[in-house]
Amino acid sequence: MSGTRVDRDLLLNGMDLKHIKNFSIIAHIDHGKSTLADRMLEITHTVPERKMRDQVLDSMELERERGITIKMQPVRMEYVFGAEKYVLNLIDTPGHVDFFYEVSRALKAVEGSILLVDSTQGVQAQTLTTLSMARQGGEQDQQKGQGKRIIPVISKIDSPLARVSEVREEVVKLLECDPNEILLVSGRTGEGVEHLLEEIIKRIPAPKETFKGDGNLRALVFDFKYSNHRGVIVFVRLLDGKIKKGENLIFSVSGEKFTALEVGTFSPEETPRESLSGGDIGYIVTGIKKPGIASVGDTITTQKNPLPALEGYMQPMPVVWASVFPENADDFTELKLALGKLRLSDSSFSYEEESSGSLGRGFRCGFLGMLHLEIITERLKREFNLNLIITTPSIIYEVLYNNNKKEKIYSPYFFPDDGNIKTVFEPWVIAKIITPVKYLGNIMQILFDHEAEVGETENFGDLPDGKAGNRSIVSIRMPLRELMRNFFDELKSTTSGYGSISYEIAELREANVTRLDILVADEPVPAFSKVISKKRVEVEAEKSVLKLESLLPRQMFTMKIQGKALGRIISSRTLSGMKKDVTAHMYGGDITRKMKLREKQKKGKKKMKERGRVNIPQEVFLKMMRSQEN
Ligand SMILES: Nc1nc2c(ncn2[C@@H]2O[C@H](COP(=O)(O)OP(=O)(O)OP(=O)(O)O)[C@@H](O)[C@H]2O)c(=O)[nH]1
Ligand SMILES: [Mg+2]
Repeated sequence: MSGTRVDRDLLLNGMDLKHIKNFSIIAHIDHGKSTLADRMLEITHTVPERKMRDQVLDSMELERERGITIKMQPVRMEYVFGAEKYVLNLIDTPGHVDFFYEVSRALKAVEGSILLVDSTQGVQAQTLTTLSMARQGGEQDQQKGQGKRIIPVISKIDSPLARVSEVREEVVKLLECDPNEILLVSGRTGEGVEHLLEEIIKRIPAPKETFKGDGNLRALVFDFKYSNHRGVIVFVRLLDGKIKKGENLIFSVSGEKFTALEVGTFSPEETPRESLSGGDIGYIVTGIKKPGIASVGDTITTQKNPLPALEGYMQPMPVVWASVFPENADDFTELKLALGKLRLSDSSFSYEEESSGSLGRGFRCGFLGMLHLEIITERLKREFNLNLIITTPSIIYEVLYNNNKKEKIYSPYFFPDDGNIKTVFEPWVIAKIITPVKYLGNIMQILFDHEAEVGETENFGDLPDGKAGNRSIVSIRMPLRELMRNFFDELKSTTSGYGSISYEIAELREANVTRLDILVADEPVPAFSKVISKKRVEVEAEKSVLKLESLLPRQMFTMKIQGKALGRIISSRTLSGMKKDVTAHMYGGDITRKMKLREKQKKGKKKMKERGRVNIPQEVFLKMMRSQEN
């Protein structure tokens, strides 16, 4: 059965719930979600051919540059099957662990998911995490004893590296399902994609009217974005009732009232419609321009008949923190505005005002991981054109002082001197690493380097010899600090890309750490301070000093770059000044005049040095901040 384009108006009028299917695509990073979505959009003629490009749903500039999905993207498709018209609302989700909050929100807006597993990679760590998120389902589902429906699909079957039968075994073991339930597709060639659309129609349950009969509007806000002209645009899943353009609505939690300036669905760009009704996924233009009003998980109801909020979303806990200060104190308000707007397109990002002696007023920002931090700081730079100082990222430490006072330390430059500290506590993580057995030896080495405790190793999938061979799941515990110290990249490179990890924050434990300060021209630069393991003081001091030496532009005078910890200078380099030959214009001339001039220049430089602050360009802060990753 092939799909045909269906007249929009026909669908609009008289679309009953039975003919709506809402689903998400979930998987480990790079398993082919967005490419599979491309083929679905083609088959259903949702995106015209001339607009089609690879991973068309990845529309952000950064998504395209890096070839990854960062934000979830809903899209509405229309498809005819068995002489009946269906609306298929798809939500493409990111696979990287830092963006799991996107996945968890998308899951609440749908009745089921495609769990995609790459036939060249097999089941990987985020396959397990996204699966367990999908299985949890919504509260209403749990009350009825059912989680969300999952359709297992094996992708990239066109690849010469595909190991379909082995990966099928892995999926059977993972889901405890019948091998015949597992579908095979190639997002590259389109093989199996029409069949998958038909199976979605058969297997994904239609939306249910949650509060049957009363017809009152309840819409769950699962995402939003900000438009300079139209204010906040909320992405909603209608659970019940109907929304029309011009209707007077209210956010249940924030209490803010507004008028729906426009309602519509995603194709994938916003496409206006007359109304949205129960079961639909769409958007509402609110015109609200104040930040902090709309939040994900809030419920929209009518002003005429306001209703209590539905169960919302948990705010995710940031794992890394970094502070952002305007280079010029006058830009503080502008920075505040920029952060407010960024939050309107990323609800997992959080920030709080902070003030530090030498850096002035700024913001302490929380991120879900190093990639998340990198993306946000990159966006701040690109989208808002502000000159910023960004501090070295850090996890939270809990310090118990000698006077028994406890304090949470988010910023390394506030980390107290060793003499004042009784004990420091730091978070650990519980993690699972999935890897082909042959890399276990290499992994043990990096686990040792990162202070991990290795628990059980379990065999996973009994596979015949193949490229990735038999695989294991290794359970470990590790300080979060060490996980953030480039562990992801090391794991990837030591396993030729086949190893993957998922983690959860666990307990606090005592930490043997201290503050490393970086001094430039004898003055500490607070933004470069970091908290490090006492065992790694030498290595880290040397690494930071060398890195800064390579990044810092030459100044007019010679100066030192030093790493200081445990009360002493650990590492030191001298950055020589620019030699500007003030005597160059004099041909021959007499030597004493030359000497005189050079003396004058020396004095001038001394003055410059005394005036203190070396000018450190913004680029250097950004690159130093990322030093942990390379
Ligand atoms: N051979 C082959 N390659 C594929 C197929 N589908 C995707 N790829 C490639 O796999 C890579 C990742 O594809 P994406 O579709 O971006 O994967 P994704 O799951 O959306 O990735 P994230 O959203 O970042 O988690 C790209 O280089 C694709 O070209 C397929 O069916 N066959
Ligand atoms: Mg993608």
